[in-house]
Amino acid sequence: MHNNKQKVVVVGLGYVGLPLALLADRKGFEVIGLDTDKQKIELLSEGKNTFLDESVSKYLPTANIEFTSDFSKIIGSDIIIICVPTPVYENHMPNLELVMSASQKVAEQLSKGQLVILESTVNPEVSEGVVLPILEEVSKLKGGVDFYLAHAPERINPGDKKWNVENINRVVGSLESVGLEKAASFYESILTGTVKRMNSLKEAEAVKVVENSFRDINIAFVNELARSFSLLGIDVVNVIDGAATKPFAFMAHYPGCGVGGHCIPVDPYYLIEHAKKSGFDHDFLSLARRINNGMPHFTVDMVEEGLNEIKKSINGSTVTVLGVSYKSDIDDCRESPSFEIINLLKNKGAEVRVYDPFVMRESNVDSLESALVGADAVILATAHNQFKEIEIQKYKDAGVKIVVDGRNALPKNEFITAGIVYKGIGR
Ligand code: SAJ
Repeated sequence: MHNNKQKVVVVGLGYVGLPLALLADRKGFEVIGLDTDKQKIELLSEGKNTFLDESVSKYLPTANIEFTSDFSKIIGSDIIIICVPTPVYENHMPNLELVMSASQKVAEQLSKGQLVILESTVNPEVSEGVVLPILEEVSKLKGGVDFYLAHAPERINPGDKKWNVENINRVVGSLESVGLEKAASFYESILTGTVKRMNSLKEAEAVKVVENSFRDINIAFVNELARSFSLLGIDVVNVIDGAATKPFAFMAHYPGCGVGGHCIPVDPYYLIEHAKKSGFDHDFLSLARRINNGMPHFTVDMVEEGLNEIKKSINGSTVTVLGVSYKSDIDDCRESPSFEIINLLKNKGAEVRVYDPFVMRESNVDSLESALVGADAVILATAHNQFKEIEIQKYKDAGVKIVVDGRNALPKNEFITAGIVYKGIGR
């Protein structure tokens, strides 16, 4: 039985919306889970988890949530939270189609007094410039007067064992103070984390792009260091670890074969492209993107260098790419640098094998053994635990001559001792 707390509708039941719906349910709200994917609704209604997430598996079976595709269930609700994906186009700009269609469907049911919250990651001014006009034009209601609009950028980090939907601090912005207070007090009633009130919708949107751009530029910093230190014979990872002993004013990031995922390599472009409309060029953010986008090329250069050391050309060599996911032990390969590495190798005439046990649909061999046997060179592109545990003897037995450690995750000295050419990213 739900206490007399408000009725919440979560639109979009992916890795952002579903944990949020389950949390609101646990906190005693009456929750409707809305998604256009009828198959997903069916599975969820049977208590079946639709993606790998421990907290979802834990709470879904006892949740008291109505899962539906019927948007008329919005009628009579107090808070509607839009958590739909914002993928990117080739030019890296956010594809707002799902946000716009969700806004349209919400607007068709919108009534006075309701609060709409957008959690999807968008560039500054999308809430006010895209979502608000749709809500107003379709509902014939006035935002900030008849209904309220807020933005609270999602910060879910899939697979994170420590930070979850309940304890991650949040920011929230709104059109005006009533909507802000409504949204902020909703989040304060379900979170153990803090809720910081921003002065506007676009301040809240800017927070998200800034926090992820921060990560991108810091990764670019160490990637540039890796390129220079590899020429200076300095192990950049040891240096970063040394710098990280400074207990303040330093935050360790590590070089690698590239920056993947649907957040870090994408969000900076939202700001870069948006600022261009006002005539401002984010030279620094753009340079960081260029440096990070150059790491697959640097990684393939390492393969070429290693093959040259054994008097082999990359053209006609067999090169194995271990890992397609953009980060370890997950199956998400969006924006993964592995794809660029594979293309570069093919363009140089290499025979390319691809193996990722988490992403067999992108693999062209069906086992680790068949990935390694007879390979001249192997690139570790994703530091899956399974790959880190491969015995070096397995490489020797397979006749592998060069290992390029794209995530600096392998025991460099043991490979050198085994007579295998080892190339790291800056080490
Ligand atoms: N990467 C590096 N060096 C690093 C860190 C990451 O090359 O030092 C690469 C990874 O290999 C990966 C890409 O960057 O290809 C992104 O890695 P990530 O750890 O940032 O993973 P994401 O994309 O899942 O980022 C998410 C973000 N969370 C949200 O947007 C809510 C990000 O803000 C978090 O900082 C990050 O998780 C995290 O800390 O795990």
